[in-house]
Amino acid sequence: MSDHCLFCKIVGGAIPAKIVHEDEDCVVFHDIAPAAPVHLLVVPRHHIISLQEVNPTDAGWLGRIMALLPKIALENGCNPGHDGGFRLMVNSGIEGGQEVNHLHFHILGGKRPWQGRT
Ligand code: DGP
Repeated sequence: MSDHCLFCKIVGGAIPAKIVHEDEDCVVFHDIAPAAPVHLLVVPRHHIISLQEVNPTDAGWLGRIMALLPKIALENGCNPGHDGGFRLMVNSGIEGGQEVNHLHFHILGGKRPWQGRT
């Protein structure tokens, strides 16, 4: 938990968000500026700046979040199967396009066409 972190404040309930899922590892909410019909942010409760700071001791919570992602996507508007699916995006660092310095996973999906940020 970081006092100056936007996503820690959302995870802690100090700043509101459209939350669709919460568990011991993460909080999932709608992106404030959706880039696709479905645009969710999966935010670990653990404050870690980016993927570049992940190490093997993080394998537990990180693995559980990875295993949860498809279920979250399909329960929140992404379409199942080969014709459906979703994009998982992680921006890491300034050159990676990261704006909020708390690791998060973007889930982007829904009926195309939509302009996915790449
Ligand atoms: P990134 O560039 O990967 O750090 O993406 C940060 C995302 O966070 C961006 O798509 C917009 C979203 N975002 C920024 N501030 C807020 C906020 O206050 N609430 C919500 N729900 N999303 C936010």
